[in-house]
Amino acid sequence: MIIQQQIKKIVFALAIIASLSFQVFCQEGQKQRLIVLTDLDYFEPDDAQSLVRLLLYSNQLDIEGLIATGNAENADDLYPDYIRKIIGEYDKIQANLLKHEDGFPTGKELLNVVKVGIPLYGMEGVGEGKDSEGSDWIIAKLEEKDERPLWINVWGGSNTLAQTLWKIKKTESEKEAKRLISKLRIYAISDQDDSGAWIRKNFPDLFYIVSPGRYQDGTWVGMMSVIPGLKNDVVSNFWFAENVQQAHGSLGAIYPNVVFGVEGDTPSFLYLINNGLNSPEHPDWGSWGGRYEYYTPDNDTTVEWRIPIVQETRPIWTNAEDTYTPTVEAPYGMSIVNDTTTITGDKVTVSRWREEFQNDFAARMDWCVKEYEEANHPPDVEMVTPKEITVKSREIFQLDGTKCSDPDGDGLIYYWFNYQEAGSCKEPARLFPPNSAKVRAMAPKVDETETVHFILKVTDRGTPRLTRYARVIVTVEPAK
Ligand SMILES: [Ca+2]
Ligand SMILES: [Ca+2]
Ligand SMILES: [Ca+2]
Repeated sequence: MIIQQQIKKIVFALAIIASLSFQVFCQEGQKQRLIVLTDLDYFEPDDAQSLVRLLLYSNQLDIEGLIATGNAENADDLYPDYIRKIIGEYDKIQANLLKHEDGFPTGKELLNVVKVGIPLYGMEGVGEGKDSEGSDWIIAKLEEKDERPLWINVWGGSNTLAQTLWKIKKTESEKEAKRLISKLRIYAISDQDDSGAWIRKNFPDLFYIVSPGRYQDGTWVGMMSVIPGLKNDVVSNFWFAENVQQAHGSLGAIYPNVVFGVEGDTPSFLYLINNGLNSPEHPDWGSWGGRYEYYTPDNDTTVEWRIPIVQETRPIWTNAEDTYTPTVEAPYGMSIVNDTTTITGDKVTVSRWREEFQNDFAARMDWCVKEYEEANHPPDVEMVTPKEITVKSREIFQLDGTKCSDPDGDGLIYYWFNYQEAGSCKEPARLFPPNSAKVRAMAPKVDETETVHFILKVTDRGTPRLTRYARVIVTVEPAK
């Protein structure tokens, strides 16, 4: 009898393991798999800038494809050799990067994943006989025995991805097609040809982050736009000259000058870096790559645009607003206080982290040329409070980040805040005082169960200052 019960337990446990194995997920701390579709060229070399930065995070992500594609202006002139040239410069400093963090791939390993899409515009490049090295490569990567999601960053036109999906639908069983497509996660920088709308309409279950419509309306513009009330000098041409282009080795030297806007495609991979804030399966939680909510946007189809704007056919992860008050350091008394301006908008969901991710870039550029002791490295954020806790309405509780440290022995600056838009609760939660490693908070008054997100920013006093984060999600239940 006892043995029978034990067998039942084992069978039950195996059933749970089997059911889990069908889910696609990336465990905490695991690297995200990434394929980039890039319209990298010399005419608007912002993709070349983004690629320089991406390579500095090539130890934090598994870069499994760098595919040259076209866009709305240029579809027939593709530049895989420019991608290879930048990897060549990376290869010269790769050994120095390894003095700072493990896991940077060799230039040769990266060259192996450079592929080419089809040199045709948008949907002209999708259908029978339109397979390319790039579209086949994505299928091959999807078919690998790897249960993690496969992220596709779309930095230009998306027709190579459209061809992949067209082919899967045509050649695979319905069940297998569903399984392969469920592994895909798309983060597109607007629609840069007419295939984005086609993909979303024909593959309604596909996970898709995008701001449809004109480029100036994209959330990603928060990467470079000058916003009154924010520290804008960190995205100035002078900043890039000093921190990237000059005296930072061969990879920095190949970083091209700004033509229109700097690094418009970068938010798509900043979204995936494991920094304690980002949570790629939850676009609505907010990240270095912005914050997005799941709904069917009402696209303005009357606007004249280079790509016809069509009605959205189904919900997607798209533009969401944050209301953000920057903080400043005070000379006396409480060390970090709110600034006098408050900004609301979707671009703010990227811009609010700009100083932090720009400093992170600058530090990694230093890693290209400096010894470990001469450069800065980010703090280690170790939390005492679990990632998720449950409290009652109006309950006072503690948030504890007192185990954080810094590998360089730098002093640490702590700042806790309630990321209100990331949670369900409409009432702000109170923290007293926010600028300590361990703080007390009061749950808002709730009538039904709500979630409240608290973020701890841990910033070191090295040069440049580097920040990592922790997120604590508090479920607040009504008082009995
Ligand atoms: Ca470009
Ligand atoms: Ca681009
Ligand atoms: Ca440090």
